[in-house]
Amino acid sequence: MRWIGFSARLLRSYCSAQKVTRYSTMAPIIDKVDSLIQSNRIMIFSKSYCPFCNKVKSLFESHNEIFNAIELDLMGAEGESIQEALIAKTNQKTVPNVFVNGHHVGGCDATVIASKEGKLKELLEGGPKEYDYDLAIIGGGSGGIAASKEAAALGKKVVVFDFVKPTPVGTTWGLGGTCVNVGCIPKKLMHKAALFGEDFNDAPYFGWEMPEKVNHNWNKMVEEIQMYLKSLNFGYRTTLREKGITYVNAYATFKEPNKIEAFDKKSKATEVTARNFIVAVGGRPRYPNIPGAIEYGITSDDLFSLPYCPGKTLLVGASYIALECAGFLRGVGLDVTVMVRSIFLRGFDQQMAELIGQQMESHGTKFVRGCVPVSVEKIQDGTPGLLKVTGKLNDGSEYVDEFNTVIFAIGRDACTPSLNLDQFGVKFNPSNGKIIADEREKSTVDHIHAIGDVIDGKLELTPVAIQAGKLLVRRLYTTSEVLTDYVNVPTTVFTPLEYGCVGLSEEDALAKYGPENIEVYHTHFQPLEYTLSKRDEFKSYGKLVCVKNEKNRVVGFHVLGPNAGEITQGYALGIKLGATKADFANLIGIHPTCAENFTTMDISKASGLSVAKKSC
Ligand code: FAD
Ligand code: NA7
Repeated sequence: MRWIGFSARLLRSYCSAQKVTRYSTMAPIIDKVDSLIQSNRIMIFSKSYCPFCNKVKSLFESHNEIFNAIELDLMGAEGESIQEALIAKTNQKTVPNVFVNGHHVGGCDATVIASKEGKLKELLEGGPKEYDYDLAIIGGGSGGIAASKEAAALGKKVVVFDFVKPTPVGTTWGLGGTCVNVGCIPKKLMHKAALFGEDFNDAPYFGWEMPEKVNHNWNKMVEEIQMYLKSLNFGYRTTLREKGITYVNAYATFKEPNKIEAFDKKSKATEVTARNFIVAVGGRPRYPNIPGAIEYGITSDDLFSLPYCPGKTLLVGASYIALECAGFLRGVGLDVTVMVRSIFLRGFDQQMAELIGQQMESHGTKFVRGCVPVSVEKIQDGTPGLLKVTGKLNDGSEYVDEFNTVIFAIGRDACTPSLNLDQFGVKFNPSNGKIIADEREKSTVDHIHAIGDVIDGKLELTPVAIQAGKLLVRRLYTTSEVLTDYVNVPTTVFTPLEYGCVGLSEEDALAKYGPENIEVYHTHFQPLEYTLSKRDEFKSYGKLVCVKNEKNRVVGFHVLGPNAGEITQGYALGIKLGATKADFANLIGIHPTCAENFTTMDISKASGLSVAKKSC
């Protein structure tokens, strides 16, 4: 976008290139065009029938901006001359041809993109501003990295700030955010470690002659996982460098609406300005406000790199992070207790949540239900040491036990307080510190967006953060209007028996559609691989929640069984496309799999018929 005055030289060269010999006859037209551009804050050269011209007019109207538009097709020969003059001036052959405050913006797409990027606003306010970067991203996790790569691919100058504040016991990690370092990746690998344990138990039934006792080496597992994570950190740094994205390993905070100040680990400050910002700072685990919690407890941020076996462990919390960690710790042979304040897996289907609890309990995880911690005291130093945990049960009685390790998984707080954003008009949900953003991931300030875990009211999942980052950047820098679809996002809880779901829980479906409109088809099933060892015969389970008056459209898919994540990912497409129960029944299954049970599920809950296991 540049300011263009009519130069005689420009026009002469155009006339000669076009073999136009009437340079002198065009002079009045040139003056006219120039005067229109100079005397109108927004000048649109248009054609009355052109939909793109109407689009830019609507755009300015939607911002309550007054513009002057002339319709070249209604002006006869003069209109044609004006178009020729415009070609000479801007090298643009088409309409609309838009000028703001004397600056050439371009055609429809260029005007729309300039508006999205904020450049149009700058022009309307007096002229383009200079920034160090087109886009500054705070947070180099799943969302931030995805957004940065997309913006760089679209030719934007991008900077990413990522910094990990050490946990109370001093744990830190590299570039890549929660998922890579202290979330999905190490969690799934430890889940795999635990599954080996179960397979070893089954192996003799398949002819394997196993030693009397198979030992698990915690340090070896951590070392291998951490080595892999380091390679991922290195990969991210290399990718950013190769794509020309500036990576600053410093903790960023807003100093002005378009200026960030960031401090590295030596407290050295860097300042950068940018036209647009994406806040993708995620969250960190919360500690309860009880004596000894911060001093002696740890969180998932410490667990995956813990340099010693945690020993007898208490998990406080009953959401998926607590249950997943409890599951793999028990799976590698530890004595594990989970302190549950109220229900398992708030927000998930409660029938499935209870089945998970039963399955874990049958494999030795202990649950203390209706209990909150009151204090943690150190009894003995060591790695691990010994801690005394006091809790309060719902009936008012006291709970006391000793553990080597206490892990808090009682929720996560958004990393927003130190960003200083409230000072510049960004609004937060006061109850959780998350940023309030609209369906375009825009905060209450036009040039500041938010993605991933830091947005209020959205799912905290890696693929969601990635999708939001990619689509937001495409909307910012291209004509794309595609929004992230936060509905029907599949997910899986990686407890020892995995739980995959997409769509509504049975409770939510009943509340939304009314009990009279809901039919639930379900079945227990026995994974073939568990048959010889007779493992957990009745625990695997699936159900389809259907809306009767919508041709039995499936609005909830739930599976508890091995590889539930893999099963759910595929079926999620069907749910997203509006599959009905009949579509599931018409689908031919893959035999012998757990997934095929969804193609043969014919017992409804309403029928009251038994859904005990079926053999293949
Ligand atoms: P993050 O990945 O958290 O990245 C934010 C980054 O910003 C961090 O590196 C942070 O240190 C940095 N930062 C914060 N403030 C600043 C600042 N002021 N300046 C500079 N840098 C800053 N999701 C799944 O989809 N599947 C799973 O199986 C799964 N398992 C999980 C298991 C655990 C134990 C946890 C904790 C989470 C899990 N998640 C899972 C959730 C997933 O990790 C998050 O949804 C995802 O990482 C969110 O990405 P994000 O980009 O929003 O933030
Ligand atoms: P969640 O999903 O916020 O769940 C918190 C769990 O901790 C939940 O079971 C709570 O019980 C329990 N809780 C909360 N406060 C306490 C106290 N003070 N004492 C005992 N138990 C408590 O947290 P997660 O850490 O599992 O995960 C957060 C998100 O991060 C998650 O969505 C991932 O995507 C990433 P409640 O049901 O409220 O009684």
